[in-house]
Amino acid sequence: MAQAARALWPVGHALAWRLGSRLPSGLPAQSRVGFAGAAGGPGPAATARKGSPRLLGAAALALGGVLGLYHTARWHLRAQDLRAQRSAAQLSLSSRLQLTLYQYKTCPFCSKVRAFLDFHALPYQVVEVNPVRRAEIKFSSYRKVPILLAQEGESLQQLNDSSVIISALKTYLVSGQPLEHIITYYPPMKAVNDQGKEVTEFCNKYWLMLDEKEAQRMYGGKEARTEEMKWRQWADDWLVHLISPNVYRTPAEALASFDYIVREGKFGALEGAVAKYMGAAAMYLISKRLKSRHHLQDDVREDLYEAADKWVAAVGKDRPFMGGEKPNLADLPWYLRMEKAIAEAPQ
Ligand SMILES: N[C@@H](CCC(=O)N[C@@H](CS)C(=O)NCC(=O)O)C(=O)O
Repeated sequence: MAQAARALWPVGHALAWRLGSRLPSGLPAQSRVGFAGAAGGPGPAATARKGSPRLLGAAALALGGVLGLYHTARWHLRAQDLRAQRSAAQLSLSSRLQLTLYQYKTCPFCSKVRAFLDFHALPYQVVEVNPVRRAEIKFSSYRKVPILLAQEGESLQQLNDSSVIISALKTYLVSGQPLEHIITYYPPMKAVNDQGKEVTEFCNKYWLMLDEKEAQRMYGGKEARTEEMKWRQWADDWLVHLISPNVYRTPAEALASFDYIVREGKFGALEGAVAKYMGAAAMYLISKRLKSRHHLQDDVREDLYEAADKWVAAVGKDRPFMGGEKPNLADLPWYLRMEKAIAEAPQ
């Protein structure tokens, strides 16, 4: 059980920024856009391939035991297949795009996007955003990360929200429709959440805009498509809410989490010191509120283990990924398996 939990989200400490943040003030007219990249530093695929031998990763190797070895052999064979399958059309589409990802390195939503980009071998520049000043995203009225700027010839598109980024880019790679056109299918909408705050959501964000033939080619059937959507949403609506209460569970854990966030993020020296201690104290308290808001158990680890078990059971024993032999868009929470799949993805 605990092993399964460790196979999930890489770190996700930076949820602090999400949960403790202001709401976006509005969205640019063209805004829409978002996989678990290993780290998210300057380099894309290369960074992910380096991997991070963190706590969450190591135990996952034990997950399959003998089965793992068996799958490893199959993965190698399958990777060769995947390379062969990658169409020339997709390669030329991806080479037309110039991508810039605005991110906090430790943000789980940004990690999701990096894993997607890395797996699809889409080259991208990373701009690390200072979480205090956020000057790097001054150009945007959407005030969260990830934000992806996509330049395709003369057209520059801003994509907001990790799930929109992933759905829009996947649609682009599969259908070849212009990105400019695709993003109109994911319009932002304002809503008021349970706490009475105005929030921005994006329509259709788990849905790929494909025609029947494309959908059939990609999923092979309706069930696989629905399953992918369901679990993508589950990761955003449930799994992610387990992170803060778990990583800020005790004062010592909150401090360790913030130490990591500050070390990996972009902070000035003073900012970093203040953020570390103030952030840890604030998030320790906030995480208790989040625990009750999301009706978590007294021991929040139990919820994490249960979520991991649920996911592992949903994938089942007969396939390494929910997508079958290769990952689909719901497979983002895997850590080591995704890292391996990225390393073996066709380049
Ligand atoms: N639904 C969004 C959530 C993005 C989000 O909440 N990002 C956090 C960072 S983890 C953020 O930028 N918060 C605002 C801030 O730091 O001011 C997505 O999937 O991209």
